[in-house]
Amino acid sequence: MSTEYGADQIQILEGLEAVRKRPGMYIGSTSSKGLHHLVYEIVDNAVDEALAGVCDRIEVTINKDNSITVVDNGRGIPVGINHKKGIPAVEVVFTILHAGGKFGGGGYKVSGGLHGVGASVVNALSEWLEVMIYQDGKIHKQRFERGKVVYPLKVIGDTDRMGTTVTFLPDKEIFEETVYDYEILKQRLREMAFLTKNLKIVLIDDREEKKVEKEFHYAGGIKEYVEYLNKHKDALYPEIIYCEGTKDEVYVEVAMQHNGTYTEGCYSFVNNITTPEGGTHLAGFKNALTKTFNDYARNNKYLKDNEGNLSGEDIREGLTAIVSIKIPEPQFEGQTKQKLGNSEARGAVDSIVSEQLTYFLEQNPTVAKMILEKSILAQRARDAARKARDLTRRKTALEGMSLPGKLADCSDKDPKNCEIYIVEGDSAGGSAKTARSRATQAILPLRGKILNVEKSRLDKILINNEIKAMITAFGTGISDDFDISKLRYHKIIIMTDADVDGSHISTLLLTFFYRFMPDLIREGHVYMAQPPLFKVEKGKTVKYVYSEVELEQTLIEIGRDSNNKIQRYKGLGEMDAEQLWETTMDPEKRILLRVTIDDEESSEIDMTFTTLMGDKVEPRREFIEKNAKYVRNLDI
Ligand code: 1YM
Repeated sequence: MSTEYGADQIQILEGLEAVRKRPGMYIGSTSSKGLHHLVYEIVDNAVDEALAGVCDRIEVTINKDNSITVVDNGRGIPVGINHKKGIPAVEVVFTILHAGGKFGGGGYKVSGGLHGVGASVVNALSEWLEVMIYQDGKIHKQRFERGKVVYPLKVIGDTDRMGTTVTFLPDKEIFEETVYDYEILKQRLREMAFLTKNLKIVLIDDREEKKVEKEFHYAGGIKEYVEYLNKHKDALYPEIIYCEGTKDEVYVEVAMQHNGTYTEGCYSFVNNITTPEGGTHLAGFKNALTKTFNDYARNNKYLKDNEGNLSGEDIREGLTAIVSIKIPEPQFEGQTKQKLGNSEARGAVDSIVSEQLTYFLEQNPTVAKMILEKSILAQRARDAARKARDLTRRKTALEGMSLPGKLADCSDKDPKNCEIYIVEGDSAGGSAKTARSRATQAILPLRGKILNVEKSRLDKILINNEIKAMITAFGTGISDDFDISKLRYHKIIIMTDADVDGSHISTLLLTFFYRFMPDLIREGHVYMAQPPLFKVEKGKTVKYVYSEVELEQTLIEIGRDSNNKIQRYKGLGEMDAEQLWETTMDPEKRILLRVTIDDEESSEIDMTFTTLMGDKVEPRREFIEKNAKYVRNLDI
């Protein structure tokens, strides 16, 4: 090895040391999320090959030791010497920060997202990483440990295939969690496959006794994505509306279809990366949609001259849409860099969608009619809802803050100190009122089940008493009026029985919050109380137990004895006030689960709520059977 090579190495190692010192800066976090991010970084490089049209199969395997293998059939990472660095290009890719995927010009690159920093970061954060390149008849191999070269690139055999294989083991010194979740990888890889027409992605879980293998391959691309998202909903018409074209170097693809629900599901992507905060491409799409439908409605007498325009929201009621663009140099903005800023994207999407949608509506008047009739109903409901809201606003202005009668409010007026328990049923509500700490804990009992917001429009929702009570108690308003600075309690705690009815009520409440006050969840104000499942008594010692597993452990600890008393709690009502306080409400002792949203997976969350709360029974049964074992862990 030459001395120059060694000199190069020093600088390189410093680069990757920085990644190991502050991993969060490069992959967001060292939790499970960061762990999965490593896989996406490697897969993104393979998907870039697919976007370049030189790769059509990617295989991802979770190995028995929780290492990951990614295989593609692209050209193989270049093995020739990179003259600037004097080492093979592949070594540059894996050892120099910010080099991954940014080499060679032309084409669209998946990289460029929140943490699109590539292969070198994965290498730095792996206990070991091996890359094999199949190119021009030879197999090349190199191994790294914690980012450091173990041996230089070498030829280890002959081959007749092409492509790249990367295997890595995430470093236990870095990650809090090192076990891969099959479901999380499955969702992301499925999304990748939908967004990249004709790319086949295979996911294998080799940890299971019986190897699990799943293949994602969608010849229809995002058209099939929309079909998939609407699978458990009733489509308003059979067609998927599809627009495609290129303008100013921006390749635009849009697929959409309305369904019978009242919620909008528009998801946008840039170079296959999700943009949960939207940006110029989504703005261009929404503008085109609103303008085109209003023009069509006027020209075809759906709107009279003296009637106002349909709003964008009216037209998007029940719309599922995918807006996917490919752009050579994406600029991301906003706090989390998840919002597209390129202005040329707005114009490109707007003009392609306007032109092709106008044509589609002319050609498909029955579809146009169904959408416009739904939009006009949405407009009327929105007017009615606004009137109802104006009325309540005027009322509160006149009468001062009139809090719901059932609410037992707390005396402290600083929202930071205050929490509100939403409690199922009057009897549990009664115990909670007795048990609570009056200064900081408010209790709002709910009578029976709340309205299923998944099946109602806003005007109906706003006249429901249980929902009205929550809105007034929280103080924030809902939907467009929502203002988190007015929130009266910084903790909103859902407290329901640990049975089927209880989880149904929790789900109804979470659906309501998610659809109408999502920032409550996003900002971490929503919690689930965890009442105990059992009370175990041995002589004078009493222990509350929160799961079946814990019960087993407790019984082993205290010794199995026929004098032990085990009481199973079926509902909150079975506990007296003191027990309820001790087990579930005392801030010193209770367990609360904070409910969180991962915006990057919002299409999946939407599917989950539709599955649980929508009209179709069969998918709900399937979902519940599949997820029954997770019901105690209600994070969404
Ligand atoms: C399992 C992971 O990384 N595949 C992969 C990566 C590259 C290429 C092909 C590639 C890219 C280019 C030219 C180009 C990368 N090459 C580079 C760099 N799979 C995986 N497959 N030839 C091959 O972009 O022009 C970075 S990634 F920088 F070396 F060109």
